[in-house]
Amino acid sequence: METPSRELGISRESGKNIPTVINQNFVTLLDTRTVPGELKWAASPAEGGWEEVSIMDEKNIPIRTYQVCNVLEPNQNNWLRTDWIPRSGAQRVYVEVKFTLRDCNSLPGVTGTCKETFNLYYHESNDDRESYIKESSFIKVDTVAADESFTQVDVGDRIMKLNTEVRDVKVTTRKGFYLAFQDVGACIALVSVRVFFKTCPLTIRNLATFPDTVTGADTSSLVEVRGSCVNQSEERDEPKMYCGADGEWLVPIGGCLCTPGYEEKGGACKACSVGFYKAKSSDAGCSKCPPHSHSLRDGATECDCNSGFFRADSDPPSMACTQPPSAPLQLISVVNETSVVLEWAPPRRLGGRSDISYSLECLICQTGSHSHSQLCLPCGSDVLFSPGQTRLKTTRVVVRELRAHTHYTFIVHARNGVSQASGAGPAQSVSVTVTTNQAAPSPVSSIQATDVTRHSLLLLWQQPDRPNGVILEYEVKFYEKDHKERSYRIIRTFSRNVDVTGLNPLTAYVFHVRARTAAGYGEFSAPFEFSTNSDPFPLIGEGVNSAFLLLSVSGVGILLLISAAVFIISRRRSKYSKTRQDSEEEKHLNPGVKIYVDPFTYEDPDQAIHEFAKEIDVSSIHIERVIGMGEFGEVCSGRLRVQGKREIYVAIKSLKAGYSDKQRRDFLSEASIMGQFDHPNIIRLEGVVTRCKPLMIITEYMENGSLDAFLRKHDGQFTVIQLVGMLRGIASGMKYLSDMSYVHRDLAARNILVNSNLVCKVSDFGLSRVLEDDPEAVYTAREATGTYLSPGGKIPIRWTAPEAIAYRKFTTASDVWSYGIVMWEVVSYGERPYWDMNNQDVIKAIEEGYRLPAPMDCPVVLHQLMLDCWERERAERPTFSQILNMLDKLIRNPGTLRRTGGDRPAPTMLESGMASEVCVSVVPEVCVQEWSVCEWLQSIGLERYTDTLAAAGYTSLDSLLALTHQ
Ligand code: ACK
Repeated sequence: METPSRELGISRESGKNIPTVINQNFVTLLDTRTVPGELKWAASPAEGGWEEVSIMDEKNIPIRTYQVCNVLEPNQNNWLRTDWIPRSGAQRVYVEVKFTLRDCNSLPGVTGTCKETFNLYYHESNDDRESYIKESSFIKVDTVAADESFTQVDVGDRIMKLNTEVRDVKVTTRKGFYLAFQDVGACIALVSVRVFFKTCPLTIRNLATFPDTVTGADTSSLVEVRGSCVNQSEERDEPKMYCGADGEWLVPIGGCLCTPGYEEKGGACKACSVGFYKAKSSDAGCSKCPPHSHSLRDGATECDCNSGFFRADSDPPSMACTQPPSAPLQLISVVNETSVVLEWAPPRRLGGRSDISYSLECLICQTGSHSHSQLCLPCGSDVLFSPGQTRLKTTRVVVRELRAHTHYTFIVHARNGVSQASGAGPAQSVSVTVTTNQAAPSPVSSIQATDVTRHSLLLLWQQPDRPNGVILEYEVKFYEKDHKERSYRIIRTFSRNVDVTGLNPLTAYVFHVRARTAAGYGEFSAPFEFSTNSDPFPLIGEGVNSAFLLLSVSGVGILLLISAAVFIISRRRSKYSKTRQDSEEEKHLNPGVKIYVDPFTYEDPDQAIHEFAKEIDVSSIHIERVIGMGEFGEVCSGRLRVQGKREIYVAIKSLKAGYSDKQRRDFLSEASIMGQFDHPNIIRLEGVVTRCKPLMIITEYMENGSLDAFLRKHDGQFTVIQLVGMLRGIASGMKYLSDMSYVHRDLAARNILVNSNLVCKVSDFGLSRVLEDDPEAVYTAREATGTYLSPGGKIPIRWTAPEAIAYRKFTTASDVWSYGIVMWEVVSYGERPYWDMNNQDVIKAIEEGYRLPAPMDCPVVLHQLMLDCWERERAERPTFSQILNMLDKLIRNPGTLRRTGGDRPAPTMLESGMASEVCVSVVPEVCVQEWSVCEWLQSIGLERYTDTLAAAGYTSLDSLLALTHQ
């Protein structure tokens, strides 16, 4: 008989099917096709088992294969071991085996002995020349079967199929490893064996270079890699990326910015060309030089001003170069005794700037001299300028307190921001010379009284600040304060003091003094008040009744302070009561809408629980088994038989012994909340046991437990329509909650329960306990987020909207964000959002605009809906009502779910079943014309309901359209 092994080989046709995996993400550790000469792997038994055979491949290149075909003999155990393969830093290696396998049916007389699989093993080792390795030292990777075994057809024109199988193995303990192939009686040819590992290739992202990186040991592990800034760039924020297990880079965070003088072009920083500049490290490009400036070299950080143009220190590099102003125009002066009003017009040229200001120079010049050589000195500091002397923005100044009959020269300078840099001189000024008129002396000041007696005092004063000529005499006017100026006396004197006599004792007097020159009297001084005393003789060192004055002054002050305080407090009070009133008005709620009632508003928690939950007699509950642990104690399943009703399966949460008052209240709060809801997608409360211990909360039983674990258990087993059906149920429950103004705060797949019909129900309600019993929830700190946080409370970062993390703004819109995360969890079959990134990186990535990518095979429309839920602005996120409408549309038009981001077309409703009751009411509109009820039910896997529906009178799809949940 022709031995089957001779039939093994590769035909030209099969060669066409070989996938060419040329990808620079792969590093090949072994490829039997490229090994020169024979492989000479260790075979056991050495004879009659695996045998090395050289054949020609599809390109007529000789390759080495291993073949075995002892299909007629029982109890085969043929081992083939590769040479030592160094792992070269890899942590997970992939073994790609191409092989052909004879179909046992095609071999006559082999029943019972012929097999169609072989086993793949590995053994980690530091020894690259182990001569003998026990079979038991090898660890099994997998049993490999052919996808397509071949049947021998026409010998002259055979079409043989080549199988390609890939398995991955974690190799982390030794420097290398051996692979082994165990044959137990098949007819196989190993055509090629390729061993490789995956890397994330060197890449540049956000101007940071990330090196070629070996992927992690586990299929879900991410390797965190820090990037280094490309030449001529600097860190904006530490550049980081994660190398995923399949060699893809994920979640770029941070990055670099081109330094001044450089701009980003094609992932590198290129110098700004001549005529351009860039002043700062930024992601902007180079800018053209502003007017009147230039750059002569590449890489300019600033442009130089053209000759005659300047830049002030405070001018930004983006501003045009400018010039100083020309001189002010049309300076005119109007003299009024010892004052002068100066006015001028702005310069003709402002030099391209708007920061013009003026300053005034004041000179006293020699009388009568008009020549250039006249002697001028700066005016004294007693001259007053209004509104000022320098940095004037107005073009009018009043100069007062000049000397009478004096020549003054005033020079008005115009300046702007570049006057100093340009060294601008007199060209920017204009001057005028004036002579002041004769003027009376200024008022006398600093009046004092000494030597006070009951009838007299000595009055003293200083010369006026501006006598404006020779003082000829002083005039003192005084009167009793009580009589006002109705009668007064006048004394004239040449000296600066006078003895005032003939006064009444203990009487207050008012004194005024003025001076006279040739120009006449000046004005009287301000009133000076003084009292005589009862002493017959003056007291040495006597002052005014200073203590009294002090007391009265401070008394008035204290009085003023008290009244000011009373005034402020009374104002504050009225503002506070207004605020309170405002907030009370705000709290007024819209009547007529059913709103959930916070059980914590009840003083007595038992009152709340009995308002919203039914008390169940413990004897009607039969606990069967423990199904999990909650925060307060065990969760069990069991049966509940209430009189007059059929027995139902229930979940029973109990409160463990030794609880505090707070724990009791928190435990029961969940029931008080749940008891207010009545919706097919919200977990139903059956009742509570509060009259005996342990306290219990009884809910409907959800056979499939929590959604995340359920999906992980059934990875890849649902159709897209089934997944969307689950999401629709959750959205419907959430819409109901949001209509009741209930904010969940901890919406996540782990808090959704699934029943045997795949109906998803929102669970996990509560108030203070919300987030406290969730292992995902963490205490947030300022450092973690870089944002202010009110103290207290834990937050499940990955599921929570940024505004809720940053400042605890929990709203229905933040629930919508969490819903988007639940969508991602569902479509990725319970994958952990943001994989094993840490919370701080998640917060940072979200802040920088990163969003979770579409899971494998995720329809584009679903991912778009997730992205909408993750809008930074919460007002821009969809409402649950909009989400529900959108999902209904998708279910009705399954074609829209076909387009996915990946290669594999997603199965649609037409191709597969839909076993959930949630979607029973959703009839695909597109099919209404052509389909019968029976066909449609078949297409969604619910054909068992055909009779029920027919019996109920639903015979056409049109009639089904009117069917609702109820
Ligand atoms: O993922 P699971 O199986 O689903 O484990 C948790 C465990 O109890 C602790 O919460 C399960 N569980 C909670 N409520 C119910 C319920 N109503 N029906 C079925 N299982 C439930 C949950």
